[in-house]
Amino acid sequence: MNSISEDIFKFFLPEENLVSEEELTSGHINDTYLVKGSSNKRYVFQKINKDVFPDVPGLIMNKVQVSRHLHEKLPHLPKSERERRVLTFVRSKDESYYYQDKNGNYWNVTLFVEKSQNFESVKSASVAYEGGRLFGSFIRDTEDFDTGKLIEVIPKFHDMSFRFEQFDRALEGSVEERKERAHDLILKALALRTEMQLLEKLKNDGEIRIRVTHNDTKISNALFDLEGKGLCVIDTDTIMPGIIHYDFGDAIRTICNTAREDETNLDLVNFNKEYYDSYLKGYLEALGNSVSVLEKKYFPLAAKTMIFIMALRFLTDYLNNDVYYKTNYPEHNLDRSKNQFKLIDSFDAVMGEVS
Ligand code: GN1
Ligand code: MG
Repeated sequence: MNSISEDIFKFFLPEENLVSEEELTSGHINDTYLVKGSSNKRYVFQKINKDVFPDVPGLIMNKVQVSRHLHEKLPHLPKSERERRVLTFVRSKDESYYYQDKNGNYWNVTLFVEKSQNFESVKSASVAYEGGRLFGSFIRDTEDFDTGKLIEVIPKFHDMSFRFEQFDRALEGSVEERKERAHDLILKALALRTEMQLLEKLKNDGEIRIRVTHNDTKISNALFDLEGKGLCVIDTDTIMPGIIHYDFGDAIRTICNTAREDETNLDLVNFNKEYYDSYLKGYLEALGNSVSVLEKKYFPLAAKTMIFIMALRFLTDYLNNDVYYKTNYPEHNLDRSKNQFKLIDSFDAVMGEVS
């Protein structure tokens, strides 16, 4: 049975017919499909999880506006080339960029970027460097975008105090068996409680500037061309006002992990300092004057903090019986959390004290 109904397809692409669809399964939240139309063009259809995102029309406005802004930064390139470098949203029949189906689900569509590749984990310093250039360019090119035009897609998304509140509640409500299995991780999380809230404090004290951030800069959200050059930032659902440290840290979390985020053999999970340096080099080159000395000072702490926030969120979801992230087996969230905590141990060993 098709997931993309005729109604949805024609709402975005009235001139075309649906030829084929294939689910892309790497995301943890939304449902995503690669769809081919009769013109032979390919599109990405996305059904947004409305339990996770309270204001989907607002979310879509955020990402459409930022895409438009980024397109305007590349006037020297032909349209076909710009569409490879910046996500391009397909306007719907009513010009709103989204479709609401009869079950209340929201859909949006982007052009698929042909001749591109992405990585779940990094195997060469040049990918780390190119990733740094790409995400650095995103921050630089959105620097002049007014954050007042963006909604907060998920309020307090990267606020550690909020994530600890959720963790505390999960701990109270958890079944004994899961609590026992997670015992060591729970202690590790509690031990880092103060240090991991430092960045949030600096943000709340107004020390660090608020800017447009992507907020989900894992390396699989960067497209590269077939030569391995950074091409296009994707999965822009969580664009909202934030601090640069969220994006720097989340990229490092995935680029410097020598294994995938759910690898269960923890001996394979280590922090790669060479990739950290390569990413930082590319990032700073792309950023130029768009980053301050103070922002840079907290990059190492940002890396540790963003590894930690995912460790904590996976652990919280495990204690909540897996209500948030998609999982493939009962211990999946626990394994993801173990992986991230192992990465923190390795980070500490390689990078030393960061606060
Ligand atoms: C989720 O669905 P996906 O894979 O794009 C999550 C991110 C996490 C990521 C971990 C809205 O992103 O915050 O970093 O999983 N997105 C949301 O892989 O919670
Ligand atoms: Mg995402």
